[in-house]
Amino acid sequence: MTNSDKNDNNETEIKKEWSDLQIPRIKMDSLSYSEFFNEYIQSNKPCIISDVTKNWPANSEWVDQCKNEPNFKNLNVIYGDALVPVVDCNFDGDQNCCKRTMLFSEFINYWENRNEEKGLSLVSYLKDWHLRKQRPCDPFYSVPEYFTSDWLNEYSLDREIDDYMFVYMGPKGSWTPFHADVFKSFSWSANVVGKKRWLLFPPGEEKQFLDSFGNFPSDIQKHLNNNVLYYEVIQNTGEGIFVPSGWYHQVFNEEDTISINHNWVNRCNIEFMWRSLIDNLHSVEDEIKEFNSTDGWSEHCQLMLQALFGMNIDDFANFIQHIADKRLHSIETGISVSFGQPTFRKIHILRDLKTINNILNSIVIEISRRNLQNFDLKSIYKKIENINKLF
Ligand SMILES: O=C(O)CCC(=O)C(=O)O
Ligand SMILES: [Fe+2]
Repeated sequence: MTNSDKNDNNETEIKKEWSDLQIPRIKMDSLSYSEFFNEYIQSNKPCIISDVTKNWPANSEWVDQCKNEPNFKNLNVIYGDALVPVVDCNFDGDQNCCKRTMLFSEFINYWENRNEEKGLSLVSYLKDWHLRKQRPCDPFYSVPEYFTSDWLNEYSLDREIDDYMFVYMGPKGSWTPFHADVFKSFSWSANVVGKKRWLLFPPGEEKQFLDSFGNFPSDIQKHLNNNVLYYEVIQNTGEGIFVPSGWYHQVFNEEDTISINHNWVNRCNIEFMWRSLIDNLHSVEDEIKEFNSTDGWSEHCQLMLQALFGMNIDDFANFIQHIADKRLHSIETGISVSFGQPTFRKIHILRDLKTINNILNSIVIEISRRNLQNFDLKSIYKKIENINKLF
């Protein structure tokens, strides 16, 4: 059997596994936390969940409940003076290239006028707004329990660095190009108002869309055919969607829509994140391999990795060690760890630590292999030893 036969067989098996999948619609609280954890988070499978926005203050403050549409006036009163990031959906390419900052009142003015004069062809989309960070005292939503095992935002909040918690506001017709999420993270998204249409592709399906430069098309709709396995699902007001790690997706606002979106990582996908970081590092190393005998080459690769991936080995090691320290401390003192509600049980924390230990061991291997300086390997070894003592 040739390697390519093996790959074909693998791909056929992956296809078979996914082709039986239906994207389930479940009711919030109809599954226990551990059932949800096992069936979706651990299995890396998508689902739609109803009623996730129940009791969010945003429902009454941001939505005209009679018309079931955004309450533009009230939004303007509350946030008019905020600065917000906006992209242009007419731009055929990476929308992030044309992101600009404007006053929220300007955006609302555009949105309301667009709805009144239906002819306005410009489609602007307010994306990746760190509203929670901008207004920490405004409790406009709370994280649904199913999504609370979130190391990425736990770390970002503890360290007061940029988090991965966003508000999206888009007129009907706005959309997000084909992509997989940062760091191969999970995402969840909940519609405060409006309707989104999602195209979701199981891991591996995206490969057939790569062009000869290694780029993906922004709009995948033109490239779909009978050989492509994908799911199309509608997310209505009040519903949340769980987007698994490494699943490419494209998203369309079918009506004026406001959503809350988080990217998140925990013990179920931390390995994907770490693998993805190392894959990116290999690409960087390969790209400048002709200079690898130059002084500081490995450190330079780390700088490039930072720019390309958003984190280098040092950043990642700090992140994991912080998560490890908190959990070790929790086991020692009995003081629990939480991100939102509820707090995690001891068994959850111990399982986190088991995964963390595997990752710490891999980090040591990658640092040693490259002889990277400025790493406190002793402190990593100490953590590994302390975690080993628990098992
Ligand atoms: O809602 C959108 O436009 C994009 C959301 C998304 O890509 C995500 O939540 O991962
Ligand atoms: Fe996404």
